[in-house]
Amino acid sequence: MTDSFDPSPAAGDRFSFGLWTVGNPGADPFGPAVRPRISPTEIVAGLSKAGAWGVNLHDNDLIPFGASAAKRDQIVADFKQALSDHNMIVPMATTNLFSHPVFRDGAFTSSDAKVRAFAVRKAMRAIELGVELNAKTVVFWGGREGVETDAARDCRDAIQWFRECLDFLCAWTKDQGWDLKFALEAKPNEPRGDIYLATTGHMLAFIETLEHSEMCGVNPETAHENMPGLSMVHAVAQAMEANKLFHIDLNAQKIGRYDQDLRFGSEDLKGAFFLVRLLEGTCNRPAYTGPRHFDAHAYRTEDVAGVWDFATGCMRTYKILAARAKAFDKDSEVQQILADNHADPDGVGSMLTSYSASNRDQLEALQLDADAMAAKGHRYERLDQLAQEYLMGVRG
Ligand code: GCO
Ligand code: MN
Ligand code: MN
Repeated sequence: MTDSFDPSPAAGDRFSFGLWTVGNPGADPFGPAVRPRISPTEIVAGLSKAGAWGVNLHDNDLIPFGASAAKRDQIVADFKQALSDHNMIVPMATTNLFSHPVFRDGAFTSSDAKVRAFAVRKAMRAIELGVELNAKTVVFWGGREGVETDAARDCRDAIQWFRECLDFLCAWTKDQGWDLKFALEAKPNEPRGDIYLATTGHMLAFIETLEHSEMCGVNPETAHENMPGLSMVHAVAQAMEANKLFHIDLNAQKIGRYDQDLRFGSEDLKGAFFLVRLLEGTCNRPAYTGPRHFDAHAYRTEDVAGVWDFATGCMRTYKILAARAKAFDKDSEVQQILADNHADPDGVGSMLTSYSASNRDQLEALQLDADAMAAKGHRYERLDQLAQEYLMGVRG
């Protein structure tokens, strides 16, 4: 690593945090809050000082449920003032459709049509708030959209109701003349026993069935893909390949556990390295241009000072990994191993890009020696060791 490299975060890095992330006071199912709740305006000031660019929110992170119109307007005005004082923006807004007991059996997938109506109307108010704060993306995370027992409803009805609510909200947003993107976030379980549309892959398939699929994409989260042991890198790559990566929730997670929402890169550092490499496009592909959002929170052991250590750590790790990935991709030995594996001197790949009579005939005429091809080693042990050495800082 060169001496001039500085991993300090700056606005141009497009790092964002949610009010609910740095504002998390450390309560868990086994114990209460352990640190004071930092107010939204203090969070704006603290994030700006730490080098972040954006702050995201649920409607109720800012405006208490049931607040009067006057109270709401006052809170929003104070928040906007803090944003302008500290040169911060709100890139994304979302709706809390999980905390109030009315959503105990789902919001958009509740069997009770009145609860679904309440959820859609609450989302409309949250979208209005997002537009007022200039947000460009609206995230939907359906924390209560699931079941403990499949006796409760037919899963097909739940999917249909989910689609109807999103179609309604997309059409209403267009009707208002707003140019917004909706990003759908999957999670396999917690707080429900099973949550519908459990992974980013499920969401991508579902999105294609929506009336306004063009305005809908995904918001993959590291922890949510890792909980069931899936690859976040592959989920994000599939979303990017489909032009559907509209937002991202970066954090860390040990496989198979509850949703830990740990500091970015603090678990599975190699997974984080390949994820950042993918997002930054250093492997000669277009980079992701949206917000680099951290949906994580500080360990329960921390006081407020520890919260800022946590936030700074997320951003520094991302920048260090981006620099390491760039150096890895420039390494001539890495490039040689990749080139050897991708070599196609006879132009065989082009025969497979589409079906035609001529491609079929060329394919049939090819001399293909399976045993000779099978004898070749790929040198991925060496390639992965090179990645590890860049990651450990001993090369490049
Ligand atoms: C979780 C989710 C949430 C969402 C948030 C934004 O597991 O709690 O990740 O943090 O990302 O509600 O929609
Ligand atoms: Mn999330
Ligand atoms: Mn999570």
